[in-house]
Amino acid sequence: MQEKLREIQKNAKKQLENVKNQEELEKLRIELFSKKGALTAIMREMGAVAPEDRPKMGALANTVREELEGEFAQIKQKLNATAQEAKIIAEKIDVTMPGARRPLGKIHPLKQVERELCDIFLAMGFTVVSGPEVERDYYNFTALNIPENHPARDDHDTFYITDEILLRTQTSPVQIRVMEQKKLPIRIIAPGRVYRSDAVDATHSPIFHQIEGLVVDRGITMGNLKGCLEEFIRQLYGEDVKTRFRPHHFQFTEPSAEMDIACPKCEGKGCSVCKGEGWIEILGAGMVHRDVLLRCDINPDEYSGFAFGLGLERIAMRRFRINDLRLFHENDVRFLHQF
Ligand code: 2U9
Repeated sequence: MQEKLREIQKNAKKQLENVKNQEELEKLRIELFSKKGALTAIMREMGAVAPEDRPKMGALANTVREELEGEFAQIKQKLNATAQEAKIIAEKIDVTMPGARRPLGKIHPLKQVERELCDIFLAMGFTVVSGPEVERDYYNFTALNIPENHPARDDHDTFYITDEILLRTQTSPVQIRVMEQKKLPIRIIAPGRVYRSDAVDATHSPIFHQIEGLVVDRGITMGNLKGCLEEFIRQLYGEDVKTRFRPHHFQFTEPSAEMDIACPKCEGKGCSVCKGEGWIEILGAGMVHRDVLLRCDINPDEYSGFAFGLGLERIAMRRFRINDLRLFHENDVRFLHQF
């Protein structure tokens, strides 16, 4: 038995020297110390040892066991340290490496222009309001002096959802809703998406954007309209830009006008930018029609107002020198990142 023990010890030591990793060490541990292991097996044979030899054999078995356990622990520690070191090397982070760049989004050019225009009016004391894009026929047309079967409806190729419900063709219904609340005075702008069933080309899109404005108070005149819009143009295009108002017709305003700026390229002489006109149309405006006020239960003899409307796309196209409207809607980041 003594020889057997020594044999086990010798073999185990040899094997231990060759252990390369924790898995091999664990395998060896099981071979030696588990219930079916060599050391356990030999302890079972103790019964066959003569009683007088048993204490000596027992002591020897224990010594062998303890020695081997000690060596196991040592090797385990060494392997652990090596594994830890390998892990540290494998997981080493070079903090000087350039980081992974997150793609950064940008504000869409149309939204940039919308914000810029809104900011100008906000500074003049206007409030920004919004309303539904799916509207009632009444708010989009009838309330604005465009009754059923009126030819003016043909100007707006309208997307109807039912006879009564449509996609708004202008943001004016927002102003009607605000007027109905009758919290006077009113000084609002309504930016937003509007819809007309136009065929798509470089200058037409079934979806486009407007900003409309409305001021209602006692004693509002065409002078207020001109002063406010001229200031707006000065903020947008600079102090020196020349403007003019031309008479026009809208159903919802009376009198009505369109406002032009002198062509910034030829300053009124006529060139390719203004198509020979010398002037560039910027917006439409007018004094709110008294019938529109009446329909919202606002007394036109006590209150008056002015309103205006402009298309965002045209302003953005000129600002960013874009000649095709479709680019705004294609969502190509190579295009969007330029602005
Ligand atoms: C109410 C009363 C009056 C809004 C107005 C215009 C003139 C106008 C066009 C400009 C280019 C629309 O995008 S466009 O095609 N709009 O010229 N809009 S006055 O007048 C209103 C609105 C609401 C209650």
